[in-house]
Amino acid sequence: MYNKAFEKESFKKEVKDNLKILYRKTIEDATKQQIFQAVSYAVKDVIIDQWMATQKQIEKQDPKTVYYLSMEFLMGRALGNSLINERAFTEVKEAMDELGFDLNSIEDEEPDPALGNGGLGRLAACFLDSLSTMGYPAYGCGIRYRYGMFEQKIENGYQLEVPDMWLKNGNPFEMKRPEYATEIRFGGTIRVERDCQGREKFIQENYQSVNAIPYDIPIVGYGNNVVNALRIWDAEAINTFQLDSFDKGDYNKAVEQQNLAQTIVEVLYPNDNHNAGKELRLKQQYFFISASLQRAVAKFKEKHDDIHRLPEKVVFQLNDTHPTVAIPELMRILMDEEGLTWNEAWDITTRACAYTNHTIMSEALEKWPIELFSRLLPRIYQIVEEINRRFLIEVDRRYPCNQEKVKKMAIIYDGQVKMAHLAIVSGFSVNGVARLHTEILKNQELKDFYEMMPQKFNNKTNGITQRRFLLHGNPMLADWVTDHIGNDWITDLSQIRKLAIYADDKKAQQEVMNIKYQNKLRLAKYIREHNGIEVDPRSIFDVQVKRLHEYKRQLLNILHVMHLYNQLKEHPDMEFYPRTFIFGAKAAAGYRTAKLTIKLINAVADVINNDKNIGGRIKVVFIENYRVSNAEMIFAASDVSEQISTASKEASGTGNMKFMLNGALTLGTMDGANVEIVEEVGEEHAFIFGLSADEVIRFENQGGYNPMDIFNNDQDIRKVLMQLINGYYSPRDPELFRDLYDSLLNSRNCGRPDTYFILKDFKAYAEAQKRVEWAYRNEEGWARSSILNIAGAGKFSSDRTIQEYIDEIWHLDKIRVEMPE
Ligand code: 26W
Repeated sequence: MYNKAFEKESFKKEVKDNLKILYRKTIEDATKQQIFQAVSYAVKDVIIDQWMATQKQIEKQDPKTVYYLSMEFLMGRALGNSLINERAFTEVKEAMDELGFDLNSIEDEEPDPALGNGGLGRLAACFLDSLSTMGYPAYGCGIRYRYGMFEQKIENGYQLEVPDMWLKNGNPFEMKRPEYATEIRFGGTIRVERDCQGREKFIQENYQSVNAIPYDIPIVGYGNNVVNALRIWDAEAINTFQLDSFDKGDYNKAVEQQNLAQTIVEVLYPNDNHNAGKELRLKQQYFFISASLQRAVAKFKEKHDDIHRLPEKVVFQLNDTHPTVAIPELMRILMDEEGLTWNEAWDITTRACAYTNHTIMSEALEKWPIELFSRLLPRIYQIVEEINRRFLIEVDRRYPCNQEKVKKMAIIYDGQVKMAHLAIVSGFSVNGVARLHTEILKNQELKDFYEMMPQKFNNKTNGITQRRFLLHGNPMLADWVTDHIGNDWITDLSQIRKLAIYADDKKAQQEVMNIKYQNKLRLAKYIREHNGIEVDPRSIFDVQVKRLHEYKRQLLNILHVMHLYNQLKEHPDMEFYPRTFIFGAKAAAGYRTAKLTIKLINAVADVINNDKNIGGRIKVVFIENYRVSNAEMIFAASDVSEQISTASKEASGTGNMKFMLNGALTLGTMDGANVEIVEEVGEEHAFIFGLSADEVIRFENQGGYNPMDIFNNDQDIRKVLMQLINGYYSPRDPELFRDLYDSLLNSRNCGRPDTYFILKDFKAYAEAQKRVEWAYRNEEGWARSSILNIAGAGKFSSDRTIQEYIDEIWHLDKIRVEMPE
């Protein structure tokens, strides 16, 4: 397949021209960063033509469009992915070779746009890729954070956070759109006036405001000329200083507004699944939501006279509760600016907004104190109060005089505004992100809402884009797949099932194992260069990469490594297949237990990697600064995928799918999408262990369990736990890991010990790890399982997920974009 727009000679010429125009350099004396910029502009040139053609088609066809509202978009690098989707990666690689550059090393010049924390942000990025590829009109709407997710440095085993200056060299792919700048207002007071017909008008006074300026980043569809936009908003001060102004009041206000503009988009909050309730965060939320909605309504009005028909052309998807102010903001625009009545506005809003829930962790729930919410967003608060008042009338009609129901379902209660309740009450759809997760929402967390409005609830099991996580991340395996089943899998991953017939084919088995080996060599080289650790590419690469959180149980993993090491020390001659345990994880900057777990992993790594007496049979590696770009390489090189969350806690997981697609076998609990992964591939091709979600929930309802019984009766566990407090891994400070020990055995802050059932699941986990070892010794059996995992991954394409959103929630119209020859 060949993309004419990337014809080699003209592409090379354009790169050279760009170097000249941008930097006054020739190819011989340009830096790698300059080459990256020049190449990116050459690629952008092609993209822009398709972008304009897409706009034209949309103009003509007026299709229904989704606005995917999200605080986070974890895009990863754009250059390689755009070339993949332009079907020009190979041509451009050759062209670059001819110019004397390796495209991969040019790709490495691009900072990783990390405007997200983890799963939720990466899912948003996969969804945009699928929407463009499938030809559906979409906007991603978010914030142009000046600093994205921090860069993680490991020093002396501890995590250090370094600011991520991703815009330092400019972003060649973005386009500033000053023509769409809009004003956003905060604070002040609301004065009510009556117009000549006696209708109320709400006037915000003494407010502060900032200008929101959009930047568009192209999202290229695979081989179809469709380009959608990720629209991220920057903030600028409204009135620049009037230095000749002697009016002190104005001067102070100007300074304040300048500050507001600077701080509002300064930094992404680095918390994953934990709500800190900061005022600035609510400002960020209203800022990008108000800007996105004002623009969406204005765009609709350019083509339509009747605002009542908005839901026929526009749908807003709320990515978790973070964008939920969209609901009262849309009500405000419709009533205060478009002059509609409450009922008209409500009818439109409730047909245009839908909500996705991504977590049941109670500490993630967004609740805002009334004081803060009403001070910052006075008009929005009035509207939320009215939504609540009317909803409580409904509740009372359904459950007369039932205070329990009011307490559990009210949007405003106990001095707080509950964003999830607002989203559920006001949206037409509420979805979970994996079957098990949705069932838990319906039967536990959101039971009362489900009982009252069952028709709103639905499941959309997550997915990932095979374009980035196989075609780009694992080119050797991608070629192998194409050689065997053709290339339809690139846009229709269900085709990959066809690989199953090769599961017993000796040659295919060897080829797949060899590709894995090559990818392990690539990762081993990365580890040598970044960690200075030699790992054996023939060992089992057992990998856990994801955000660090207690519920994800990295602690269980490292405790088990400590246990294995103890066994090896006690029985030096035991049968033991060499293992490399690889971790990658960022901890929220203020999350102490998580940070201590990173230190523990590194301390264990230090001891084990330097023990000459175990013959290198265990290695432990902590990969610094885990992010999308190194993730692609890690998945490709993994044998074992660690998905070991406490059952019921991981809503879905998406890393689990990326590993599977790259031929790793899952070692996991029956949690999130693991349940569906096992269903697709068969239990015999995964290693499942531990408590079920039902069992966990039952224990929780009983007030927990007593981990002391396990500590007292299991010598292996006891030994490992004692090593946390006897200085075995921290001789200079034996108390260093005391908090981890306490978290497992002693009640912390009035909580229960071992909230995440680590000790309860330890034995089962260790046994599952033994099964892994024995399975790996049977090379044919392993290769067979690996092929069946790849073949079974078809369901987990984000293309499938997006199709379900379209069929059951969004009902978008497809577009076709033809380019002139
Ligand atoms: C307010 C603080 C905060 C920040 C982020 C609360 C909650 C979040 C996210 C919703 C956490 C998150 O990323 N959840 C993950 O979403 C993925 C995509 O659906 C799932 O695959 C993961 O299981 C879920 O943890």
